[in-house]
Amino acid sequence: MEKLIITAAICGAEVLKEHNPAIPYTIPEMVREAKSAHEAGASIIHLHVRYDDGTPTQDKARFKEIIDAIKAEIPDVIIQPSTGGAVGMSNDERLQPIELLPEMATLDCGTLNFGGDEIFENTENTIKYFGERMIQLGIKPELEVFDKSMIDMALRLHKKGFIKAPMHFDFVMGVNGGISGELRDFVFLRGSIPADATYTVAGIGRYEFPLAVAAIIDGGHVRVGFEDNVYLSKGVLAKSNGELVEKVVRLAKEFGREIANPQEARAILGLKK
Ligand code: KMH
Ligand code: ZN
Repeated sequence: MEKLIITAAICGAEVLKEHNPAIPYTIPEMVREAKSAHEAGASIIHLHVRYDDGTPTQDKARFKEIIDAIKAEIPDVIIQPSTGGAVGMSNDERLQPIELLPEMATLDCGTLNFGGDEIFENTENTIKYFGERMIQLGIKPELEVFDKSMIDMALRLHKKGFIKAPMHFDFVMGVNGGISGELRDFVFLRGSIPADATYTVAGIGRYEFPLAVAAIIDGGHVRVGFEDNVYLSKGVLAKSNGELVEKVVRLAKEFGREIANPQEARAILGLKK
């Protein structure tokens, strides 16, 4: 079986220090969290950024400052900026970090309810636009799918030339408005992608570690981190993203799955660097 790629979603756009005091906002906090995740075994950092007061932003200059600061400490790590940003941002606002030419970036493949009155909007034309820009800039998209219909959308847009193969999916499971994190649904998603595609699974909240185990056993890859879940176990807050990654590494060892370093992750995902 291929080595396991662990992605750490260290920050997100919604979770706050009120949920876990270790949520990073400032540049030193972002570096601390990226480093802890990488040292524990993460080869990819899925990156949202905030201003110092915690406000999410897609500002290119803020992304650059934070990416440069992370790369100064851990030059080899793969940085995967979000193009989802936060609910309500415009397309061009969200797309700013891809102008920094990261190796990868997320591409969200459909619209969904996002809790309360929030709608995370990704129309077909938005997805086409983001896909086209990523092809032009040579950036590999991580196709974020929050439901089965979003896999179907990605496959349709692949046929039309907006997304290149081999595709790499991220099954985000357990968002209030998306597919659940039940094993039955994981099997459904996993069986719905092309044979040459790769996937990672991001279980939200209590689904994080059960779904990590499913992907470890199945030969998939795993995303953990504060964006998705702030608990190490029931009622116990994780002290860092590194603690969440360490738990995945322990689980992987139990099942005989080795961990990919960033160079190995690049080879598995066909990244250029
Ligand atoms: N913050 C969510 C609205 C992504 O990173 O591409 C969108 C999100 C997806 O987190
Ligand atoms: Zn994200």
